[in-house]
Amino acid sequence: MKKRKAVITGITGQDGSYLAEHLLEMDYEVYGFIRRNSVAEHQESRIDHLMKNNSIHTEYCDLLDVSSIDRMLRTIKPDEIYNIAAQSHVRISFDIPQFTVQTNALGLLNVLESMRQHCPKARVYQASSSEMFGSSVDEDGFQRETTPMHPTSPYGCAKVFGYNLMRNYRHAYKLWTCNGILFNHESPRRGSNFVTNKVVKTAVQIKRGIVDKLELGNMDSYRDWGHSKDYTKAMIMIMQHTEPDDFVVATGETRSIRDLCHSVFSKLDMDYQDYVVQNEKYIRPHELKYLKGDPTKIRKVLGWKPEYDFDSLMDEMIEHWLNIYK
Ligand code: NAP
Ligand code: G4F
Repeated sequence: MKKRKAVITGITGQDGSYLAEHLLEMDYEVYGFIRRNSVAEHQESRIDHLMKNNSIHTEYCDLLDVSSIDRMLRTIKPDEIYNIAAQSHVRISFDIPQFTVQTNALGLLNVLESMRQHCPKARVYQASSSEMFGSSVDEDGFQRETTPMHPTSPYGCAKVFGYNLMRNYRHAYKLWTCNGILFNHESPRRGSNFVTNKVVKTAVQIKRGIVDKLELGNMDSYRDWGHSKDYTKAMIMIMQHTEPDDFVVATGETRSIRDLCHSVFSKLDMDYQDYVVQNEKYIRPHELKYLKGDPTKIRKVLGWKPEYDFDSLMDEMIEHWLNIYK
């Protein structure tokens, strides 16, 4: 039987790499789009293992370069497109708002317009985000599919545009477009300038005597953290549903950055209060204070269930850095 073809934009990122592994296990032919970078070795570190044995096809393609998207979709004619690529750092979106909005919002528009022309029967997944909810929380303390969106960053605003565009194209052109509204998800492959991996990496460095303090911004915001491996499986379940729809993916638990520090440092037999200091440069112009997602819909409709909990996620990340700093 002919293999199904999946395109992943952003395959070099945390989620792109796990998603590619899951799709290969399901016998998909996987095409990963890669943007040009001056140091190719670093850029491909998360997918080196897949490139070495030629299990994936990689192609140069930038979400800002319409001609490259056109050329690839016309040639590949994929069955499924996972639009995972983005400028994904919220604080940095205040520093480079135009690049963020062009990539995260208009980049998706470029993909949709190209797909409409070259492979209109393809299914498209958009990496939507809990950052879209911003300051909005339901009365019971959760955010869910029906919660209004009040984004608090250029990143969040761009993701709201993308989310709405997916729904508009679904209704206007009857295209198979779906949104996964994913809450924070982490792993050893997470960029080390996101708070979980920064805390874990630096705590291990402190334990090994390499550095003596951890500089953070706001420690009183709350996040709902899961594992990227579980959340990329949810992406595939959303794409395999009988109809295009939008789903929140979350654990339903929330913790502060302070709780995170307490947990990680305690696991390494240290007290975080002895090492953590605040640095103004990590404070955001506008903070999203609280996230707790309600995963009821995806659990009930698609039967999604995460394998990791907060402790096993942190244990895996700590183990990763302990092996690096032996
Ligand atoms: P990530 O590790 O930062 O990966 C982002 C990917 O996008 C990288 O492969 C990056 O390429 C690529 N990219 C950036 N700009 C591009 C452009 N102009 N053209 C083509 N590719 C470009 O992010 P992630 O954590 O895997 O997140 C994946 C997606 O989910 C993102 O859209 C993010 O906004 C969204 N999301 C993430 C979370 C989370 O907690 N992780 C939660 C909700 C939503 P380089 O490797 O060359 O930089
Ligand atoms: O780890 P963060 O940078 O993640 P943030 O801003 O929640 O965004 C992540 O999750 C979103 C989903 O909700 C994604 F859409 C997005 O792509 C990304 O993956 O920061 C988490 C919290 C914030 O409140 C931040 O102010 O940690 C706080 N924080 C405190 N000190 C810090 C630091 N964040 C970072 N990155 N670095 C710090 O030193």
